[in-house]
Amino acid sequence: MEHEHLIPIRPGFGGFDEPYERANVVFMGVPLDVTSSYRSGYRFAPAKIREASANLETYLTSAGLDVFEQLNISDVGDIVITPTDLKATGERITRLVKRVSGEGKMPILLGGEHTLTYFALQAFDDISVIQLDAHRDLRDEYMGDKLCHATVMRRVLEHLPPERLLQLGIRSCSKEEAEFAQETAVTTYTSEQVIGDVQGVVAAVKKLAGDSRVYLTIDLDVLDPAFAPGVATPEPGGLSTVELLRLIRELGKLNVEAFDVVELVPPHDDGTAAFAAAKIIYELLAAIASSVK
Ligand SMILES: [Mn+2]
Repeated sequence: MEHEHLIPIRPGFGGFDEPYERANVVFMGVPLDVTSSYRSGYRFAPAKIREASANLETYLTSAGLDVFEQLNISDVGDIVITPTDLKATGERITRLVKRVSGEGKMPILLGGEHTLTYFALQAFDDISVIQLDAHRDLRDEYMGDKLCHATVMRRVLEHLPPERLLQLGIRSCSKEEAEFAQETAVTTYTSEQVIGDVQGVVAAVKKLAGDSRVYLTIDLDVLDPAFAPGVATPEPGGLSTVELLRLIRELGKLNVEAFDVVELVPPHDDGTAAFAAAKIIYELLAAIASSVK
């Protein structure tokens, strides 16, 4: 019915919104904003990433394709967060990711604080995790907290063999985390290793991940603060946007099952980090679309 098009709708990622039933890629916002130890304001991040995404081209010169022609993209909006009940909120995240993935669609989570990755991963068995991050997030607890942005990957490792976790872009951790990573043989590439040899790192990652299903978690602080100032815990010495895009294009050729983009804090951002987030997502979608073509 014609008049239905006149009903105003909240624009999804890219300003486009394919009906969920026809979608093969499904965005969901996760405005989780409860455990920050420093800057907060993650709750505004999904909206800011969507806003930036509507102001970037959907045709990617790197891939020579328009992602909206190649993929049916839907955006189901934001998951309801109960700030005083992380468990209930987490169960909601897991349930939605599981449902979307179970229906053969790729879930994409717009964070939100990094803690959401733990809940998203509960939806998958038999998956490898590639974490792009300045920080290891491998503390056993932080300020008495067992599940927060600083411990999230340690909790993930309670359900995932350590050889299934690859950390890329690392340049900050505690002594305890460094020792834990070494003992458990978590594969690590520092930001300097990635910057120095993107192709070499990609080859090693491909060898490790093989054909296995991959969950990609992209903490925007993997970027240098010059390129992404609006993150919760900025860490100098990171990748430039171009270096990250080169890496992303290669990782998109893996068997990516789902991914998240986390840690944007809009009150501290002038739009730079939000636009970087949207661009990263477009490039990743283009790489994924090219590899299934
Ligand atoms: Mn981080």
